[in-house]
Amino acid sequence: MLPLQTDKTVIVIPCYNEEGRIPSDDIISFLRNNQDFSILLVNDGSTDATANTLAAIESASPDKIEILSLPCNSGKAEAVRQGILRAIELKAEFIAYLDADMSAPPEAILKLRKEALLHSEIKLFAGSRWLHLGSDIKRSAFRHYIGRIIATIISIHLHAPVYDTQCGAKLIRHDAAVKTCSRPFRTGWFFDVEIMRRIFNIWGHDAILEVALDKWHHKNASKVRFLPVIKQILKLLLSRD
Ligand SMILES: Nc1nc2c(ncn2[C@@H]2O[C@H](COP(=O)(O)OP(=O)(O)O)[C@@H](O)[C@H]2O)c(=O)[nH]1
Ligand SMILES: [Mg+2]
Repeated sequence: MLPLQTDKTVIVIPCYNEEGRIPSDDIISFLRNNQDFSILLVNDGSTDATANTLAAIESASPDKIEILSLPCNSGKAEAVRQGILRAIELKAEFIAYLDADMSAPPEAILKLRKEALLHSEIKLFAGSRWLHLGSDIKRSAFRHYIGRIIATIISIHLHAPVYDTQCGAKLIRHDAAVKTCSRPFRTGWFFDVEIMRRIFNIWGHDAILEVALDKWHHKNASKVRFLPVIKQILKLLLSRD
């Protein structure tokens, strides 16, 4: 079990059928090198051997890792939300989340937390896959350009110059997590936008900072499917909070 400490950053990792993708060694060595972090692995009703893989990771660092097993598959949004609620219960000062395939390595959260320690007025630090000279962002051209179209639509919807809402690496302050994650989200893959919208409604546009990630390598075997994404964008655009 995780120790109940208030100065910790808890990283929530949603896992759905990730037995073959989750890089166990990277998680274990990250925790070894960063003592003030804990990891909450949320097993979202996986039907493969994810439970065994997560148990093996936990056994390498039982005081730093907790597994939260959801009774059935609820989707990424609800899995992250359940993890965030548990991290709130653990009194984590900062709560981060990261995809299980580690397209963004756990070190991305170090960069977000560094910014969080510098900017106490900001509530959410959003990793951004800004493709620019000096960055190591690897995505197919198709994903990049579809992503740019979706990001532009969302930016217009939010009335805010957000570059990338869908990056799986984010860090939220405890009080903002309480205010934005107590209610379930409406959309499975766009819950990040819902968090942003809730933060904008309460604290205004200055409460979110986008942080350009140094590294993002897209991993194959994505579970995102095109048609549900389109349906969810429409649902998002037609909702308000
Ligand atoms: N909880 C849950 N997580 C999911 C589900 N599908 C995907 N995920 C998680 O969401 C994260 C991102 O998924 P991924 O397939 O890599 O999406 P992509 O990289 O955005 O195309 C991973 O941590 C997955 O385990 C699901 O149905 N439930
Ligand atoms: Mg991925």
